[in-house]
Amino acid sequence: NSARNKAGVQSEDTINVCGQEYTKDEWTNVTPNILSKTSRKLHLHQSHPISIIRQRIENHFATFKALNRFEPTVTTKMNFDDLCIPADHPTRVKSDNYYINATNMLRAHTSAHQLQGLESGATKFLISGDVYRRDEIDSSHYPVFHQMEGLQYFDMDPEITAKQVQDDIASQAELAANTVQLVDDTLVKPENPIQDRHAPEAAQAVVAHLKHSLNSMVRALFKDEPNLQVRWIDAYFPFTSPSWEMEIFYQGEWLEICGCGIVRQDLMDAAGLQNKIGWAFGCGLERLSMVLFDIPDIRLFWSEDERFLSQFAAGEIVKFKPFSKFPPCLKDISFWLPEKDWNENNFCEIVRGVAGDIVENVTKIDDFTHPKTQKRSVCYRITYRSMDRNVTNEEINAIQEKVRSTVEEDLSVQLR
Ligand code: FA5
Ligand code: MG
Repeated sequence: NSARNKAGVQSEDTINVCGQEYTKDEWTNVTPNILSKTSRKLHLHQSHPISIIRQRIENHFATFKALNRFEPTVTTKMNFDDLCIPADHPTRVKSDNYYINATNMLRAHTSAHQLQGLESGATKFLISGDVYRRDEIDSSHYPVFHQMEGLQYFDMDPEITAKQVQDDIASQAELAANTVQLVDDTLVKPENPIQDRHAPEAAQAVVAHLKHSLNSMVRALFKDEPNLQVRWIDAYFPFTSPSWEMEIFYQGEWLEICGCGIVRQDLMDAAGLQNKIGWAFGCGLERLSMVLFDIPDIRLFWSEDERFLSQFAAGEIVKFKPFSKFPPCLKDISFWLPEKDWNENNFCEIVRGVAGDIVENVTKIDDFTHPKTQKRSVCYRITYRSMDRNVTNEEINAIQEKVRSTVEEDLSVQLR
């Protein structure tokens, strides 16, 4: 094997992640840049916006057990199989995930710990943590973000479930003033079905409790935003049915903030809870923080610049005051694609591996198929910009050269 540092992956036979050694194999695609994020633990830094939102949600669900210290290294069984995600499901592909090896990975969602939560004995719990996904590059996508998972279950019995749900809702303190407009209260539809093993009365009661719980969470978080609109839309997750996504209307667009639904009974069975029925949700903490703190770029959360960090204090939600941005440096790269095996995420990952957090955006600006040869050529514009200093053209040229040579070698493209 060549000693060259292929897109940042070390060339030894083992790799150390969060203090543990793993044997590398053909699935290994974690990079040093990504692994450096596993020690940051932004959700545990008291006065960091991600942590402030986590604490707000934990305070809102005050009777839930808070589990926020799971390491991001999980088995593929935890991330997928335990959640009824079939072996051939597209979310498992290497190009969307960070694999340590064939059987271990950086979690792609906090749902990877649902079973652990259920096995902890708590009937209601929250799980927060950093999650990792290979993705595109722009102001709202970063390969690491944070999620908050919630789960609560009840006894499964058509009469008892409804009664427990009512008592639980009644026992909660008066809701914050109803400033949130609920645009759509989705009913359960045949194409988003109740599970066969659930009595409709029981499932409906738990659905009502789920919607009540998330609506009141959003009301509590957005109590200072009088006109916030929220809607529920049908969704699909292999580990819940029925399922929904919750969206809020923000700056002229519907922004998805969480996925949720009634937990698949197979999962409850696996935890020895055959006679219980529960709901679960998973929220994006960056999405909520960007809206609540007015943070315009997802990379800012990772800033170690005092001009960013000093603006926030534990427990407080304040509007972020932008400090002057450093100028960007734009570079284009065009190449002919290989006949097969082209994947845009692999390209973005090389850019990230070479440039690190200096890359702000990667946008395809041209896509052309030659009429005679049918060969396809693409052009990407890469925006380089540092959050905390001026970049020089020289420095960026060197990075761009490295991007070009790595892309040429690793992706078998033909540079133009
Ligand atoms: C999930 O990850 C499911 N595990 C959620 C879930 C949990 C469903 C429990 C049912 C029961 P999804 O991939 O849609 O679903 O992500 C959930 C939330 O994470 C999204 O609504 C969004 O708020 C946030 N999110 C997803 N991708 C990104 C991203 N690239 N950057 C920032 N936030 C993201
Ligand atoms: Mg989603």
